[in-house]
Amino acid sequence: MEIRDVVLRPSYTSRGDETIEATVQVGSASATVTAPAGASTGETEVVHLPKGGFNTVIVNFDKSKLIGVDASDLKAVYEGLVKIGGSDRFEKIGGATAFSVSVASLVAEALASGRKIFSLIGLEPTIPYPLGNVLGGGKHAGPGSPDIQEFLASPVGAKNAFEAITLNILVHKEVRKEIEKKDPTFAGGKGDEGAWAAKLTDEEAFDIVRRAIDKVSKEHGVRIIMGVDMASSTLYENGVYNYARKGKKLTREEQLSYVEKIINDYDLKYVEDPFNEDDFESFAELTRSVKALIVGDDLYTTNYERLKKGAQIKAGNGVILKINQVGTVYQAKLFAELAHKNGYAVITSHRSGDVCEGYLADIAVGMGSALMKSGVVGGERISKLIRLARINEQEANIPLWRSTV
Ligand code: 2PG
Ligand code: MG
Repeated sequence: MEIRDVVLRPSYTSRGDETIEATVQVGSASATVTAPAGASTGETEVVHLPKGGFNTVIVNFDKSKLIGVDASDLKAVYEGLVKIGGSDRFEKIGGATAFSVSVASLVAEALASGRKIFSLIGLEPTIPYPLGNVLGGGKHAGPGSPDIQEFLASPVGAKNAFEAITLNILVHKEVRKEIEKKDPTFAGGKGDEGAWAAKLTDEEAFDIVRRAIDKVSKEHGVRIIMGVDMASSTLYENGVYNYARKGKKLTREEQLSYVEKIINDYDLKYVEDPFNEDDFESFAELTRSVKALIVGDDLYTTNYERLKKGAQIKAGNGVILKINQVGTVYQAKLFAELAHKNGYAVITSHRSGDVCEGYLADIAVGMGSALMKSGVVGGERISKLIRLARINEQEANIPLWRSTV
């Protein structure tokens, strides 16, 4: 159905970053969607907002290029946004605007036509397992916290999404107890995504999360895998990985051995961004040497051309999909399609600064995702998780992802 109106408003993410809220009217229905924002962003992501911030975008946005466009045609919405944004990098409006208009068009079309949001994407849907950040460091937490950005859990043995969400919440609670055993003065601080932010070394953090996962897994008889997002581009300086909090610098070869070691020592099944964002070769080498999901986030930035390049040498076996890294649902769909064709697991992800809308779940299902990375607690995280559980309840025919690791 035709887009009849687009209205942009200024808004903020959970971290207080400026962002854009878009209301799109399609037929007689309308939907409002707000864009999230990242902190550990990849070099090849589109800009979040151009110079001048949300006010400049709102004043200059030429909505006439979208009026009359068929909202069910993802490509047509993308093309309209390219005209307004200056190019497929959306430099005049930012990824935030492209995201909010594109997702709001999809949601409004679903409402207007009575179809499901996930079905409008046009790929084979799956119910992903939630992948939750339980302990944080790096750019998402303060000084004294681990160098590694995220310690993650995913209950891939759960019988449904709701059980998996519950188990991740239990792991999160258990991690707090473990931190308190180590540091009785722990004040309960959390980082940007609701993960605990404590004064710990990486190794202490690994031990704590491993113990918490093992306890919950054993008590409930459900397999829960452990993972990390190393966000290595944020550690990489002048050709070495600088673990500043630990006071150690690792060369590329040392980083490779270190990552292999932590995968073995802690039985990690998910490792995101273990190397700098341009080091496709090291991703490929690690993927050959271990049995775990090796996932490119800053490496790929949801960018089709980068994945085409990486897939040739099998750099990683999983990709992070974040629509706002690239702009629109259409571009992200092409990226997901290419990932599936090359045997990559798709992990649809939130951003560290996010919003209380739950549409990430619809997108994760529609993109055929293995996992949905969306934190564990906090309103902006729970909204997505509960929406995932509801889709799982309502869509008995859509299978849950079957773990390959
Ligand atoms: C990441 C994300 C989300 P940010 O690195 O994967 O966890 O963080 O949104 O800051 O890029
Ligand atoms: Mg990441």
